[in-house]
Amino acid sequence: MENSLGLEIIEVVEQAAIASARLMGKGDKNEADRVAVEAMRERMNKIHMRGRIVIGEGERDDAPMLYIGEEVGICSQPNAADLCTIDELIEIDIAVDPCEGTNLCAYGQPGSMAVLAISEKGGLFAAPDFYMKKLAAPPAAKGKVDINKSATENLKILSQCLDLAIEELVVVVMKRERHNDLIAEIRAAGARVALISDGDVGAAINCGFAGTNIHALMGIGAAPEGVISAAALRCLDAHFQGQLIYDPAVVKTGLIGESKEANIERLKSMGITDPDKVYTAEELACGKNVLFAGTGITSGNIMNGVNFFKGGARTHTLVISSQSKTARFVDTIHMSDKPQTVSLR
Ligand code: VTB
Repeated sequence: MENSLGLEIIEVVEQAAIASARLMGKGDKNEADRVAVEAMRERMNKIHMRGRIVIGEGERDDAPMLYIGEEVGICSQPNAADLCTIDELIEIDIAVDPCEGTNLCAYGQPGSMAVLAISEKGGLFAAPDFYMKKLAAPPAAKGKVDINKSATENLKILSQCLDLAIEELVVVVMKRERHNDLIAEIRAAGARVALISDGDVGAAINCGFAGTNIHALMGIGAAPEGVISAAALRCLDAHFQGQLIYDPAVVKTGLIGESKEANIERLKSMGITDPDKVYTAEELACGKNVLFAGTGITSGNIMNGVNFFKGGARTHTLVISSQSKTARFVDTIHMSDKPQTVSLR
């Protein structure tokens, strides 16, 4: 999978990021998202693969492109047998978020990215459009911290695993009313809180790398993005757990369904009989091979955003593979026009 798709999927996220980045700071998050979706889909459909979107822009009725269930890639076409090799005809599942942190992009804030995860069919959890309580932590704390434990307990465990004083630990939390108690608890335990307005995928991935000065992500964000974070962290052998949140009263922002009871029914209809189950990274991204790719739209802790220059753009992409156990940072110069001067690039 990595060999056949590696380079191609880099271009998929690069193109989505470049499209969105052109609208960076324009204050229009819907447009920043729309152009990213369009660019991502267009590039995907040029790949010799047979992909199915399992996490995308929503249900078919309200998302015209990259909707859940959409088939993408040349080998999804009716005449695929004439165009593709046997290997290329093997079905793969794809989770996408063409502009993760649309607000960040729209307001020129750091941390928005174009991301996707790929695995073989059935290898990614088709999370409903609910919320998810998340806990991400570095590889050294994998399986030791636990979402069922209090933040205070987890900070003590993190402190031991990372050999850092609690005062040195930094936990990323999204600034939301629902997190007020969590934020107070982390601070009372002695650790520091890095508040973000949006974009918890980037924050989760930061936990997988040493030197980012981010030691955990805690709190409730969107469930589909939780699966993409889990895919990245599984490849990095870092810690990720997610628990679906179906009670609108817990979330406080945004509507998820009409009521807690109706949401539990909806989960049942999807085959989720234990709505409180805690999923590990390995359950959310259970495929034999998992591939993650993300390009910075605006700059983040481990990647720069898109830089435009006369005649082109420069992008930074992270590609993580469970197959080769590698995390590659790809720095690409996209040349659209002949340079006007020799020195620009
Ligand atoms: C967003 C978004 C995050 O969660 O905030 C969302 O910025 C859900 O939270 O990156 P709200 O509805 O409370 O804003 C994420 O999408 C990712 O999980």
